[in-house]
Amino acid sequence: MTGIDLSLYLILDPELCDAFGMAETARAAVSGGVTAVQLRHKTATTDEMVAAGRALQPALAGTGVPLIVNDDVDAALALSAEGLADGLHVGQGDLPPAEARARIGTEMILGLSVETIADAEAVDAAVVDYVGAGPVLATGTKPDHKPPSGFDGLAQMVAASPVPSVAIGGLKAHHAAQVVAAGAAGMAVVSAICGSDDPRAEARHIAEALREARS
Ligand code: TZP
Ligand code: MG
Repeated sequence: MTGIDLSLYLILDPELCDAFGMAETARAAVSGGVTAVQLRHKTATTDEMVAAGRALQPALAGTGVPLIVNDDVDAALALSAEGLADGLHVGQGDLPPAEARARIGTEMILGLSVETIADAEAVDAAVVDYVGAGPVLATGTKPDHKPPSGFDGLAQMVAASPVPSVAIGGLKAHHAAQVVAAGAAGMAVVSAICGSDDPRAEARHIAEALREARS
């Protein structure tokens, strides 16, 4: 398994990235300091996921920023075979992590969403590389999400998880200090960057806030 810099983790959603498109949003955000990118397209077919992943290549090639594919193990494997994806992220209702790990092998990154302390305690560090913990705050980006954990709940999930955690859900630059104080390795955002009219500047702003919070 591979290490991943979770500091500023951008999740690309095609609808929320509508203004500039996913590839341009990713390019701008990476130049602003995003350290990991996830492709999340809940209604796409595997072929559509693979096409979307290929379209991100110009934005990510040579940057060292990994591409993580949400939920679709076949798309993750197809893109990995082309050198275009580095990992897979699964939710609690998706392919169980052990099965996902068996499918993707030992080299690819595997992320898992955790929504409760019990979820975090159940994580097997031999299988999962990182967790996405949340939603920390209520968010319109994920309909029907579980009750938000708040920052105290986040700290409890972080403490319970045997692997590094990236905080997710309703997070903006001004939450950086609370995310860092909770012990999270980083912040994952969709709308803060995808919904910004200047994704590069917004990524910069969040990355700086996180750096400041850590210093
Ligand atoms: N999982 C938990 S909350 C969430 C996901 C995918 C959406 C986060 O989006 P935003 O716009 O950063 O609140
Ligand atoms: Mg899922």
